[in-house]
Amino acid sequence: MKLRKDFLWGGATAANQFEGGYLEGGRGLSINDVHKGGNVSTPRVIHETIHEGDYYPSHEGVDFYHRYKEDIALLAEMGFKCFRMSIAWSRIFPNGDNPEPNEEGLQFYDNVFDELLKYGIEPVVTLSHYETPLALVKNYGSWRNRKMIQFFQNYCRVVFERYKGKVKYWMTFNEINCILGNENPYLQAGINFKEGENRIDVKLQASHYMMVASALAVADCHRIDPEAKIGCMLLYPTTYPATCAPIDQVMTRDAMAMTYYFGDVFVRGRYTNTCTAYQEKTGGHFTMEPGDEKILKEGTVDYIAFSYYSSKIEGARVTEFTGGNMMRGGKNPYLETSDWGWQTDPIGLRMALNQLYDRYQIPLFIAENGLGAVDQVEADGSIIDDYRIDYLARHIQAFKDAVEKDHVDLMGYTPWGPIDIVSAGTGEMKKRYGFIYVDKDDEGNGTLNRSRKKSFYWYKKVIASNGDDL
Ligand code: BGP
Repeated sequence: MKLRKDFLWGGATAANQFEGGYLEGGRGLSINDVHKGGNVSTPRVIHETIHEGDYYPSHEGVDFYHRYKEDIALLAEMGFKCFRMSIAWSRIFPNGDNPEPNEEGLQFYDNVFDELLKYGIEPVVTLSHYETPLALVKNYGSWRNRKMIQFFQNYCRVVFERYKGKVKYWMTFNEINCILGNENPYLQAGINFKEGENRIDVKLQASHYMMVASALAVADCHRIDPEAKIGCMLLYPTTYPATCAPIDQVMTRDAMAMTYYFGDVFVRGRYTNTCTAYQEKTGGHFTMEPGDEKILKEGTVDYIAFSYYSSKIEGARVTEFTGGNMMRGGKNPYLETSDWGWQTDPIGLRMALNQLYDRYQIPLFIAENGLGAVDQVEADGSIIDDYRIDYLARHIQAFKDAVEKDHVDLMGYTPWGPIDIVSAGTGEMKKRYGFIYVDKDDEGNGTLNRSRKKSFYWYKKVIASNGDDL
């Protein structure tokens, strides 16, 4: 089996890391506007007041808000078939609970989608990528509160109605499973823990509300635009047993449960034995309302999107740990490590595709992948990013193997940050993923000018050959 003829080659971004214009067009603040980045697993320092003159990475992003035409022209030049981006919820509902949406915000995304469609690029839109409106955190406690389901549903209905016919591919919550995997689910759920709080109860309750909200979004999307496809979005942490000791197999299975916890509900429409076992093992409790089971059952997803950057190991004797996007794990002695401590493992991507497809048998979408690296600008302005080409080529080969040899059904591939953007994990600019360089440093200095890296021309060739020419 070959890659689909209509395979969705593209790239992926998120509004809070990319868009900027944080106070323009009637936009309200989101959770990412009030901190300065930092380790994802520790509580974020939330600034009640934004100090003028201080640098907040998310405020400007890389200014897609004003440069979208130039940026989209560059993506089109590479031959993009799709472009994954998120809608900033607080651009549409500045406080999250406003009675009416903000027309200027809606118009901005109309302009962006029209520009993409002009070049035949399909928008792939994440409804919530680490950008819960801040007012919902302050006034309602964010996803601790069941009222969030209603606010999210209103927002989704508005954008489904508005962009019907323009947006064919949707995703609900970015990397939702990190709620259980991360110490502190600030980015995913807008929650910083309070002293003495029962953390697992809060996590399970927030997860439940978000899964109900996601299922309602799926059902609404199908009703409003039967042509559209809507998926969930998981971080997929391929996990190997550290040794062949049987206990390591059990630990590996247990570690994966926090991902399948969500996958099972999204695809099968119910809490499965894996979910119940996870709840029991963690001693967590949450409440469900009558009707929730029906909502989950009627809102199952069309496809599974997932991010994959690296793998990890589990085992009773693991003592050395490695970084990773949002979830850390045991270090694998057989793998190389990036400058940020993430381990490179293309075979882990093939495993991810096989494991997900074996378990769920619905189409898959690689929504994120890539190497965060420091780029060197040469005297003549060129950027020779062979390390990035090497990383991506090996991962593309791995997913081609999954399709061609293992017969996995894969819809598309959108590597992370095709244009350099702000890091979600650290707030840095120097950690770059792009084919397109952005002149900006960690303190926010720079012209924001865009330039093509070596990988730009390479990826263009990859897309033109539908993955044959790596
Ligand atoms: C994922 C997030 C993205 C993103 C990416 C890379 O977990 O969905 O928002 O930024 O990881 O991580 P970082 O920016 O920390 O390098």
